[in-house]
Amino acid sequence: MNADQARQLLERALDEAREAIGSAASLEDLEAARRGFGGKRSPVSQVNESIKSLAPEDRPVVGKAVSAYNAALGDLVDARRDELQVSARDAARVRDAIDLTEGGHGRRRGHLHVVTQVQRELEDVFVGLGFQVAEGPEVETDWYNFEALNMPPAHPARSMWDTLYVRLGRPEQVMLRTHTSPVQIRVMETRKPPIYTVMPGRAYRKETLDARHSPVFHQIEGLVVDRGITFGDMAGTIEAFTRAYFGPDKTSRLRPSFFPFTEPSAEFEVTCTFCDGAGCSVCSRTGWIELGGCGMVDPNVLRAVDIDPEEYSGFAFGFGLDRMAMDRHDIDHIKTFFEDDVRVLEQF
Ligand code: FA5
Repeated sequence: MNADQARQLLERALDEAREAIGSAASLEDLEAARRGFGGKRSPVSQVNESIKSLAPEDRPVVGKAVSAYNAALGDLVDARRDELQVSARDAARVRDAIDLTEGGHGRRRGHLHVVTQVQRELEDVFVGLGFQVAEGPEVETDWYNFEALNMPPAHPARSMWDTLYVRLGRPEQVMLRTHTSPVQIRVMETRKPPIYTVMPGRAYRKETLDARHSPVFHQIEGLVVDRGITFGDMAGTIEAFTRAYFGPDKTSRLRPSFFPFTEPSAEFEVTCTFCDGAGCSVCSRTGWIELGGCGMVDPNVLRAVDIDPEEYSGFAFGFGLDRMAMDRHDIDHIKTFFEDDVRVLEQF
C-alpha cells in the first residue's frame, strides 16, 4: 500500500462510517458502527499496520491521515450519541409523564362558596328586574362611608356602625367599610340618573362574633334614582324581589326605622321561610324574618353628588347575605361561612 492508496481507503471508510453512524438507531448500533470503523479489524487499523512498510517520506503523511480519520470518526460518534440521548430523554418524558388533571381518587371539583351562590342568585334576580351590578372598594374614606351619606363628622348616627379604622393618612379618615352604602355614592358620582344598580360586597364592623353577627359579613345594596320615583316603587321592587327569590307564596312588609341616608326609612321583612309565616323559633314566633334596611334617598345625599333633588328622587336598600344563606340552609352559626371547613361547605 502506498500513501495515495491509504488516503483513498480512509476517505471511503469515512464516507461509509458517516452513513452507518447517521443511521444508527440506538446506542448499541452506534457502538457497533464505532467498532466496525475504528476497531481492530477496521480499515484504519489496516492502514495503521501498513505504515511501517511505507516509504519513509510517506509515513508522516499517512500518519496524519490516520489521526485526521480518527478525529473525524470520534466527532461523528459524539454527535450521533448526543442526538440519540436527547431523543431517548424525550421518549422517556412522554412515557413517564403524569397527567395531573386526572386526580388520584376520582374527580372532585370545587364549587362556589354558599354565600357567593346566594350573591350570584340575587344578582340574577335583580338583573332580571332591569338592574346593573356594581362594586366598590372594601377600604373606604370617611367621605364615602359616612359624610356623603348625610353623616357629617361627630354625627351621632355614626355610632350605629362600630368602625374598624385603617392606620393611613389622618386618624379615623380611612376605614374598612361598615356597609355597602358607600358604593351608592361612588355609583352616583360616576353615572347620571336613571340609575338602577345593585352593589354586593363585604362589610366589616367591630363586633363580637355571635350566632348572627360576624365582624366580617356580606351585604347587597340597591339604588334607584330616576324622575318621579316614590315609596310605592320601593315597596313594589322589594315585593317583586321577594317573590322572585323566595317563591310566589312569600311576601314582604315594611316597618318604620331610621337611617341617616334615607328619609323615610324602613326595615323590610319577608315571610319566615321556615314556618311559612305560622311562627317558629327562627322568627321568634312573629312569622317574619328581617332582611335589611331601606328608604327614600335623603335629598342631602343627592346634593352631595350633584344630583338635583328637585328633579330626581330615589330609593335604596341594603341587606345581609350571610343571614339569608343561614336561613335558607338552616345553618345555626354565621362562623360556619368563615371557618372554611370543606366537609361543611361541600354540603351546600
Ligand atoms: C345598613 O348597613 C344600611 N347600610 C342598610 C341600608 C342601605 C339602609 C340602604 C337604607 C338604605 P344595618 O346595619 O341594619 O343597615 O345592616 C343591614 C343588614 O346587614 C342587617 O339586616 C343584617 O342582615 C346585615 N348585618 C349587619 N351587621 C351584621 C353582622 N355583624 N353580621 C352579619 N350580618 C350583619
